[in-house]
Amino acid sequence: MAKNKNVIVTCAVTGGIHTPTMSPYLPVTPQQIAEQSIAAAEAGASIIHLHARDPETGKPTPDPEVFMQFLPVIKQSSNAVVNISTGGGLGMTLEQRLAAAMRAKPEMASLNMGSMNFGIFPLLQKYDSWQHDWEPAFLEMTKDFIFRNTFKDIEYVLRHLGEEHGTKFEMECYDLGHLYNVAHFVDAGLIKPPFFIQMIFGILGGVGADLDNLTHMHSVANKLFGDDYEWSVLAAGRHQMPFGSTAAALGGNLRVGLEDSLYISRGELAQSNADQVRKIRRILDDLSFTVATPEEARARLALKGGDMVGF
Ligand code: KMH
Ligand code: ZN
Repeated sequence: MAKNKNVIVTCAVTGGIHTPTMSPYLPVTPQQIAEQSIAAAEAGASIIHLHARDPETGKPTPDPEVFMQFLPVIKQSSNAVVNISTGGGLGMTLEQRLAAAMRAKPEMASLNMGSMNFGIFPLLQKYDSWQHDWEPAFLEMTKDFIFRNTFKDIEYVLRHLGEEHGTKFEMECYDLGHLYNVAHFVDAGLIKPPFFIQMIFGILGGVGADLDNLTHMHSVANKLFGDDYEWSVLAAGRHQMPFGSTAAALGGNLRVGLEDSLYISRGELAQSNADQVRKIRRILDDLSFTVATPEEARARLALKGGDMVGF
């Protein structure tokens, strides 16, 4: 039997879904994003997945200048792989979503593998008042919002960020069909092994957080991609830890972070991203798994190296 690989832990530190009212611990300013990223890396995350926010309002921003306020700080204090989102914040154009990654030329970037409804409006019911006017409007807007990732969009990112800058992708697959979209681009020669698939459960508009869906997506991905890929799992909200642990038990990798869940346990807000990394690490330790170092993640994903980036 093949030896278990060490588990690549990604931490997505702030995202573009949750809003400042929902947690005082959500990092918003460049300094907060840098500090929480460095602490998450120290706790054992080998990949840090990053979005930026307007420091005043906490609203997701695509502004490369804001990214450039925290990217070099993270690089100076940690060896973690920096992964910049190209999903951005809901409602941004593709050009806006790509701007920071095109400027920073990171080792990794996210790549969303299909268009879909992306409904975060159910969160409206959980809060009576809001710190900023943009927050309820942002959530409400998703009732009539399509998260656009057409074949043309995906090809554009693969060519201009992937081929031109050597960035490799965390391919976000929110449903079974997205795996077939990956296979289409593998067949077309635009995605080359080894590649990294992030299976996502529990987003309204994507596949639900049912473990049968995880095992099915994993077995279909195995049929499509064999030994050519590494896979990872994230699940929204309370499903984060059980799905991550299950992925590890099945030989996969996992993602935690406040982008995906604001909680550390039932009803208790996580006070930092590092707290979530430490928690999953305790679970992994108890199950006799070891987390991968950033260098191991780089080797397994064939990344270009931390000194080949633009920051
Ligand atoms: N927010 C997650 C559900 C991205 O940044 O490109 C998926 C994500 C998308 O991380
Ligand atoms: Zn993200």
